[in-house]
Amino acid sequence: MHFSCVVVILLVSSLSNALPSPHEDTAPTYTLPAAASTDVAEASKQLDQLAKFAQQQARSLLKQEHNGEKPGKGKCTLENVAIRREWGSLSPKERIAYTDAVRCFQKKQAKTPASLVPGARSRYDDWIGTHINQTVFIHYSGTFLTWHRFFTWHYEQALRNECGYTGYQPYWNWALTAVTGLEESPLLDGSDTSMGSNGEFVPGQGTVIFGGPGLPEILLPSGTGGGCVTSGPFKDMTVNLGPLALGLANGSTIGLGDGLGYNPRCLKRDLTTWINRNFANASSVARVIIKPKDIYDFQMTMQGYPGSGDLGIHGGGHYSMGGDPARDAFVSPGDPLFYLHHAMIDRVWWTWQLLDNEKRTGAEGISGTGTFLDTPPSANTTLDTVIDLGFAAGPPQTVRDLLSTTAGPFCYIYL
Ligand SMILES: [Cu+2]
Repeated sequence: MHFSCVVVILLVSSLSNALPSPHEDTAPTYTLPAAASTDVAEASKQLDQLAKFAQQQARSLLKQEHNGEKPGKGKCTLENVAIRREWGSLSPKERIAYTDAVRCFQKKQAKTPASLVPGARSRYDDWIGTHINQTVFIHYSGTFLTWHRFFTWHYEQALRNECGYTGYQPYWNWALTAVTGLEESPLLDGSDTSMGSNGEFVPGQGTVIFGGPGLPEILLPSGTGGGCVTSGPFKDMTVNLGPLALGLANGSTIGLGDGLGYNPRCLKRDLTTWINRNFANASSVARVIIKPKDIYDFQMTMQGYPGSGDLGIHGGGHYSMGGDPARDAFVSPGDPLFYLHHAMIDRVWWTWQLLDNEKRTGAEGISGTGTFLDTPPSANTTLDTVIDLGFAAGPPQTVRDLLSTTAGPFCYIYL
């Protein structure tokens, strides 16, 4: 296969005398791929190049903002910027600190009034309730990316502020688990330093239907689990809310009204490496970062164009977890892996933004309306659209402030 390349030169010449390290001073010349390779090994090399490029761009932006050469709040600097890392690159101690904080959060008292989410029993449930109540406005809509960025960031902050966690939000790199297989990865091998195991194997499960309101159905094989998670830190976890639109292995969906009632049950998983490998491998990730030239195409490629038969990397990650609540678009934050998945979604967006940062963190970085595939029709999302996470966390912010991970209230980058 033949691939052409473009050479992108990072212009940091105006900065060169302000930079601390001679190594970082040199304006690097990057050869960035013009098309994502369909060869997975080649595509993972492309992802490495893109990751290095994004790192360099992000650090150079931080320097510019710090030196007052670029308007920014100037509060986020190279010294205080948080660095979010891949799960497997954390030390065992760091991983346990993270899962301990999540388990602590699941024991803290809910803030959501019972009149709004009667089934909420913990702070962790506040987040699920907020997601359930807003699901139809925050997927295939103009706020999909900013909403989930804000949600994941506040979750990270809550773990730090309410449960003494001192690290940052780790992410799940699907390109890695597509290679190792989910059950064999440090993320899901069921050890004490993982995010928990597969569910207990339930034989004879059928086909799972992926869909959603207004979406054509995609048939998926069931995975290698199906029952309650058997080992690791979330073995005894209780899921309190939902289901609302849970895809079952027999091809049907099940829901209990608005999904907001109290319905305690175990955390179920049905790890499906086939889905990970087909929809969220290195080639899929590289394609989402390299191909789209505008935010509309980026969002649609990431979530899958309806009718294309493609789950996108977003659905690919969600559905490869399988089980309950991961196969329920409304209740999905009920599996703690949700936040690592959405940190990776955010990282892919962050990388794509940094390829043309000014444009992609401004008005041209927004596309869509306030409803799922604009059904029913609603107003376009703009810089002034407000995102409110309800009782999970506050205060509300405008989309304007959520487009950059370093220039607004956020101060983080990805490694
Ligand atoms: Cu969501």
